[in-house]
Amino acid sequence: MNKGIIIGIVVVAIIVVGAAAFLAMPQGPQAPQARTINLEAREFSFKGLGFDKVVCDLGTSCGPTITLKAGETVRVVLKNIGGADHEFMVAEEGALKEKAAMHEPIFKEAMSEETKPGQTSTITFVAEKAGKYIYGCFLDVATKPDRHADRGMWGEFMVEA
Ligand SMILES: [Cu+2]
Repeated sequence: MNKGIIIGIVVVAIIVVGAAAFLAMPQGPQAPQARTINLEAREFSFKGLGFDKVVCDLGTSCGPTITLKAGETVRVVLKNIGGADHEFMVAEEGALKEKAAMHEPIFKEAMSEETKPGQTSTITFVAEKAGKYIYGCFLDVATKPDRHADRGMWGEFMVEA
């Protein structure tokens, strides 16, 4: 055998053994798991995390408080069990008062699509910054000029440092 072929075989053998060793290695730290929050939307409340009230006092929230750690990845699965379109969006605390300044989520991707009755939307985002926020449905389907949040369809969204 000439030298070239031997060197070629040795190189291939090293690559194969190296690849096998690499595949056999325990994988590094797993990507952080997203925390899943299941919510059901209806007129005009969010059900989930043990909260199940259909009607709440005027001016109070009608959804569970969601508490997270800053930097945590969260997956929200929103099922529309109502009869109108609904959404889930995380917004600034003042969003309820400032009716004009709407449809901008406070975190990237922290807004679902408009979800039709019977449908489910899933969004995944990172609660980037500690603070006190709210989530809610800011659609006004059938409630114009009120938004669904104005009828109670919101909750506190607390991001701890
Ligand atoms: Cu709604």
